Order: sequence, then C-alpha cells, then structure tokens
Amino acid sequence: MNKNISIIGVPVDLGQTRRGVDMGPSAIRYAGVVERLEALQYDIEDLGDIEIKRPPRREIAADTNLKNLKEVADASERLAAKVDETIKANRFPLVLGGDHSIAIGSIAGISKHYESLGVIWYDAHGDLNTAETSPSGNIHGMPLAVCLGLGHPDLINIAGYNPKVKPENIVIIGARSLDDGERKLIREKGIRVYTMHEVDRMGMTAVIEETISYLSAKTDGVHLSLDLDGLDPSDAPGVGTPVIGGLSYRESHLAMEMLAEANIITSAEFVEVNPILDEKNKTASLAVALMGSLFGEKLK
Ligand code: 6HN
Ligand code: MN
Ligand code: MN
Ligand code: MN
Repeated sequence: MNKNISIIGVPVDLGQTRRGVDMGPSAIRYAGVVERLEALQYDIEDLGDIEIKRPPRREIAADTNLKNLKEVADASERLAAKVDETIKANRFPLVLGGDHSIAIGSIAGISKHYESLGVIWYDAHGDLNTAETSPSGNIHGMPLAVCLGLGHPDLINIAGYNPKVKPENIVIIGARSLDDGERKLIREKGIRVYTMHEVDRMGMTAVIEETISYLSAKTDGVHLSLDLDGLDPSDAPGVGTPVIGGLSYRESHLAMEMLAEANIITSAEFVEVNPILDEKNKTASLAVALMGSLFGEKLK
C-alpha cells in the first residue's frame, strides 16, 4: 500500500435533494480520520475541500431532467483535476463525500492513470441510472452508468475521455434497491453483482475472495467507492437514502480487512455521510473505522 495519502473533501449535495450531505467531509474529519491513519504510520496530507459553487435555487436545465447538472459537472471537473494531481504526485487519493455523484469526478481523475481500472461499488444501490431510467433525476443515482460512458455528454466527458471503466471490471456489493433500468443494464453488460441475497448465502468471506480473484486477474488498479448506505441503517443511520436489510458493521470490517490483506486498493472514496440525519456522528465514525481497517489496522 502507498504510504502517502492525500485526503480530498468534496462538500457536494447537488446530486440529490436532502441537504446536509455537504457536511460529510467535516463530520469525517471530526471523527478523526487524520489521527486514525497517522497512527498507522501513513504520511497524511489533508488537501481540504474542493470549492463548490452553490446555486441559490435548485434548477433543472431546459434540455434535461437532471438536477443541478451544470454544478455537478463543474464540481466533477475540479475534483478530477485534484485527484489527477494527487496520483501524479504518487499519493493515494482518499476522497470524502458528499453525495455519490462525486464518483464521476474521482474516477475521471483516477482511471486515466490505469490501463484497466477495477471498481468495487459498495452500495445498497446500483447507481446505474441514466436520464431515461432515473426515477428521481438525482445524479447521485447515476455515477456508475456515467463511468461506463452512459449518460449526459457533460458528465461522461469529464476530464476529456470516455468511457472510464469497462463493465467487466466492476463489482457491486450490497445491492438491494435496483431500479428496472439498472437491472436491465446489469444483465446487458454482464456486470458482476453480489446482492444481499448472495452475501447472505455465500458469506462476506467468499464474496470478497471472489471479488479479489475476479478483479486482480484483469486490472492494474482498483478503486473502492464505498457508499455508507451499503451498510444497514441501524449501523449507518446518517445517510439520505437508507435501505433496510444491509451489510453489517462486522461484515464491512471483514471486507475492508480482506482488501487490506490482498493489497489491491489503489484509491478510495467514502460517500453519502449526512451528519444532519446521523445520531451523534455514528456514521462518520463508522466510516473512519472502516478506513482504519482498509488501511491495515489489523495487519499491524
Ligand atoms: N445513492 N436509484 C435511486 C435513484 O434515484 O436513482 C436512488 C439512488 C441512490 C444513490 O445512494 O448514491
Ligand atoms: Mn451510491
Ligand atoms: Mn446508495
Ligand atoms: Mn440476511
């Protein structure tokens, strides 16, 4: 694992309509992310937050049903540039959200550095909607489709190239709320998905073992995109779109520890922490605990 980590905060709430998720980076810092990782002998550089333009009104452009399209595209472009710089400086980008629309920018900045980037999407949702299939118009339900090159041109062309990720390089873990259009896309593209059904049947150990062998065979880097709503709301109440029946705290720790042992993760983001909806910063603290495991606490 790269011993130099750069933390990038992305206070974006524009990809959905519940306010408060823009405070996620502050909540995660308050929960002690820097101290936790410094204790593991990493060189931590906190780059602060990306500057986000905040529109006075939530507007939908005339030619699309996507909410805050211009602002999301603008934030994504800036995040992509920051992540790109971080990787060029040989540092591990650790991105703190913000809603999940930020994955558009982080993966745009990351993927150009790899021949064949793998992505682990740890989430209750598939985030595979497009304007045509979205039930909400919320861009945080679309970033994985955007990475496949499906969606609005202003989103898929961030950082000037497209697509960012191949469908066979994606593994979704924890899914339990997929829209019809997302299911169709998963089938068409042959995307590997471990829904809660598979996690329950196989156990997290086998899910992660398979994920590691599936991805390490064909990728030269793996990005972890961890949406806190992948966890059960009893463990992670501070999220905007909670879905019951999720991954437990223990399963998630195990997953992070196994990824640390396999040493395959080359970039990561933790998203959808909303301190306004949280109980005493429980979800941000959980995020930090998972980062501790991902960065090898148990291996010490
Ligand atoms: N997330 N599938 C729903 C939608 O509006 O497209 C929910 C998306 C949730 C997205 O949690 O990152
Ligand atoms: Mn998500
Ligand atoms: Mn989600
Ligand atoms: Mn179960």
